[in-house]
Amino acid sequence: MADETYRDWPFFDDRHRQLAIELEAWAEAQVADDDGADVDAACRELVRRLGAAGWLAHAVAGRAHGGAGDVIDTRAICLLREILARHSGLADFAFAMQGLGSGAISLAGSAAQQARYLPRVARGEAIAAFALSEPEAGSDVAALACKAERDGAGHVLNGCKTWISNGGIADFYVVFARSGEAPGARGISAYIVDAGRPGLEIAERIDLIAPHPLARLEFTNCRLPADALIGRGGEGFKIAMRTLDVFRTSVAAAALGYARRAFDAALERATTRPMFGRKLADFQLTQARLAQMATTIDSAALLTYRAAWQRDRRRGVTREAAMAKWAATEGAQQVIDAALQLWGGLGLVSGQTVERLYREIRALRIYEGASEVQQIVIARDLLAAAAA
Ligand code: COS
Repeated sequence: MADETYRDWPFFDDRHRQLAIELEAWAEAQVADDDGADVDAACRELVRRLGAAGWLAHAVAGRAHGGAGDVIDTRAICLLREILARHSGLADFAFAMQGLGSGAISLAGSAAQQARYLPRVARGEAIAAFALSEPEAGSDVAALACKAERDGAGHVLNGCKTWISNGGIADFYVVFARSGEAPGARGISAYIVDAGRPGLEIAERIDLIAPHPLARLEFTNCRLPADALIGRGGEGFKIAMRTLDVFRTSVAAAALGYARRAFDAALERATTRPMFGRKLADFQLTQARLAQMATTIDSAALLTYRAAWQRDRRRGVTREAAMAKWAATEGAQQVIDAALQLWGGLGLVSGQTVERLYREIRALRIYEGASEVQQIVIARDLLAAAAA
């Protein structure tokens, strides 16, 4: 049984605690590890079930559009991701991508865009995707080259996007492209592109060590209506960063879910595995490892829920979100590696919990800002504060 005492921390309100209890019961009954046979079908089904059960309402903002509240509740999103990730990496993915993919619309979309997309996202009837990265613009977002040009009242896209989660199964993509108002970060805009629009091609499906729907997209003279633009021209970079400020913290929460599951597996192994006439847990080397794992998990949880709480209080959270993501994803990798070591050879067997977690965690240190980017973000913020 995973440690749940953190839910007594003062970062949470009682509604968060209630949400966690209800989700825990739902996930226990409804979510299991995916066998990887058909991730597209499994992901679609998870989105449908998460929507039908009401959990996706937390991924969007605005009660009028099916959201659980009028603003994004970061602590709720983090609890959802932590609990879902502890039960199934794909369930967490399905939830998270609905939020990330529609986040720009929740944060900066027009009333008409919100009314058109968010209710379907919240009900699990439309699958969302966030298309930011390019082959030569992952960490350096301001270098992106996918081009958006005016076309009468509308826009036309040309270029490539890659590592796009839900690529191939999404009903719409929020695409960031260079619209040219200014060089660099100030010349990027965000657009909504419906799947099936002529000129949008799913050019390649990409298989990962922990499979989920992922693709490279190509845009060739892809014409968009005027109302595809989110916010104003040139605001796309900031919209992307504001979206990432919410979802980076939730990546930290997902990493926590993986780490807690690995810790439970480690405890089970350590307390039952006979060794040299005793149990594995009787050895001080094992005890030191368990102590290290538990402390890493609590440190990551404190940083994660601090960032979520701070954002919910409408405070700037860029530095705190980066600290949470960096510490929680790197920490979870260490915890999972230690758990696998305790399982020994058995931990390497395909399908074992720790083997699965070992594959699942790796991407989290890279996507939505690699650990190195988080360190840059933290240091810049510290230095700017010192100079002010
Ligand atoms: N919220 C709002 N505005 C922000 C912001 C945030 N979190 N972060 C930066 N901005 C603003 C800046 O204030 C600046 O505004 P002005 O032009 O008005 O001064 C503008 O955006 C540009 O910011 P900056 O100069 O910091 O841009 P950089 O190109 O130097 O950004 C980093 C560098 C590394 C921070 C950025 O490219 C980044 O986060 N990269 C990782 C992206 C990522 O997560 N990729 C994965 C894709 S999703 S799977």
